[in-house]
Amino acid sequence: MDDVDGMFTGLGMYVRYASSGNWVKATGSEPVQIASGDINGDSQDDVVGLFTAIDIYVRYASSGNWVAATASEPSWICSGRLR
Ligand SMILES: [Ca+2]
Repeated sequence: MDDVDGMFTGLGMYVRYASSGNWVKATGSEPVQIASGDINGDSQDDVVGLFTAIDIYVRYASSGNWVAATASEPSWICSGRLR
C-alpha cells in the first residue's frame, strides 16, 4: 500500500502512513511542489520537496531526514526512472 503526502496550509507537510492510518508531520515548512520515488536505491519511496527560497530537499524514507539535493531552485520537479 502507498502512503499519502498532504500539505496543510499554515501547518506544513504531513504523511499518512497506510500501515497505521495516522498522519505524521514531515516538516513544518510548506513545499510548493512534491514528488516521490526511490531516490537512493534502497527500494523505499522517498519524498522530494521544492521549497521556495531554500531549494530542493529529499526526505529519505529510511531516516525521515530532509537532505539538500541542489543549491538552485528549478521551476518544477518530478521523479521517475529516467534511464
Ligand atoms: Ca529510497
